Amino acid sequence: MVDYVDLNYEPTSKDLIAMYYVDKAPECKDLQHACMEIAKESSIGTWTEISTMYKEITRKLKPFVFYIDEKNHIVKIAYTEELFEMDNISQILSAIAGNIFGMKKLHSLRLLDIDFPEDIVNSYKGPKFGIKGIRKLTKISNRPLLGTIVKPKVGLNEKEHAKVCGDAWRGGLDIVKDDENLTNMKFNNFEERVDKTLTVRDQIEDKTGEKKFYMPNITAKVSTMKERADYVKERGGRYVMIDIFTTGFSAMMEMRDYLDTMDLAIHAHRAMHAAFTRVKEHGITMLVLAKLMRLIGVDQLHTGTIVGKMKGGKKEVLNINKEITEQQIHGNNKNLLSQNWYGLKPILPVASGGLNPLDIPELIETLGKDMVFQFGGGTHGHPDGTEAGAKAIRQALDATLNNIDLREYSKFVKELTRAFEKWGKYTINV
Ligand code: CAP
Ligand code: MG
Repeated sequence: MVDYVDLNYEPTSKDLIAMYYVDKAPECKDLQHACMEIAKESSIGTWTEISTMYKEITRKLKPFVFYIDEKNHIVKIAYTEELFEMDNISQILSAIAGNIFGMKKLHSLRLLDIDFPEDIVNSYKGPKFGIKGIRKLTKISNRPLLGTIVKPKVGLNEKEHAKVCGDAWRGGLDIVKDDENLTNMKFNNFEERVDKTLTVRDQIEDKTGEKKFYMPNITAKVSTMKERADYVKERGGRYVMIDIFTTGFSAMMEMRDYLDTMDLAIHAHRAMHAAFTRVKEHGITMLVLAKLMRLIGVDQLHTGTIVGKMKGGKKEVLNINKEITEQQIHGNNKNLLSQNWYGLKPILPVASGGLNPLDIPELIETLGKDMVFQFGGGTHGHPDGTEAGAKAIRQALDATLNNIDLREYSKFVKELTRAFEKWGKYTINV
């Protein structure tokens, strides 16, 4: 019988380490047995002994359960990198995030973190721009990038869409993006929307002297995404937005390769992530998903706001942002592994969802300035409309960066005053 548990095993630099939360099913003897089942099913074994298993295979490829925290149900498994194909995220997930989630011997299982060895990290492109590259592209050096999402999410026609973008840019926002479910609709054709919106962008840039950015959502099957990216490039676009989880990991790898020579920054929207990340006893953490996206190489990634409408606590969001922006992560054993990124560029985190201008002081205090802050309803919901909403956001940022209390500052600017009238007592009903 192959034994997969060895609490004296010391992982090597050639091991991929996976950390799980494991809740065994009642019929499973104990946590050690549950761990054995996980190690087996995620690598070389199956539910029963087999005549075709050779000693050489187990010697070379057997993973080791080397850490079991019975109290917290935390388990770490070291897998030799020989078990994984380089530059193939799908295969890694099919192994360590595949069948094991459905095993009857487990009540629930959650993949908490992965530590990738150097050979695997080096087999991926990583982000093309990185934070420095985005700041060079946008010519915004020492403040967060400010953006909005055109609302209603879908429903406007191409001309109306372009006008909303113009109002937001005129009011002072840097970025306008499509919403996650806006692609090519009967009432809003993708190419016409891009054409009209980039024409308005150029007009506003001329007027304001500020660079402005449109992030069109090219989400579709890969061949169509490539056609749409080509069109955006031809029209002078500088970004594309992709819904990374509804398109999938393999599609994202293909698009990262395709976009590599096009100088188009990738804004990664994470719609559907909560199907895997939300339930704390089962699924895959956003930390793991964010690490996979750093390997693949998106440039901006939604990671949570802490204060907004979407789930995602302070510790979780800060851990994720640290993981995608720093080069060396020192794990804290309980819920964070160490990770060396071996020079892979960082991703610029995006905070979006339920935010309004009055959140800016807390956003900067908790998340810092190397961020994108996006306000959908918090722009278009301003009592005096989109342009005023954009002005209120810029005013709130200016006040915060100059350490001036927002209420004090609002006495001198109308748009922020009106934002207080609408959202002054506003808190997200959790
Ligand atoms: C925000 C948003 C974003 C979510 C994504 C929306 O609009 O456009 O998609 O924030 O959430 O559709 O809700 P509002 P996350 O500013 O009007 O809320 O960033 O957590 O993935
Ligand atoms: Mg959205």
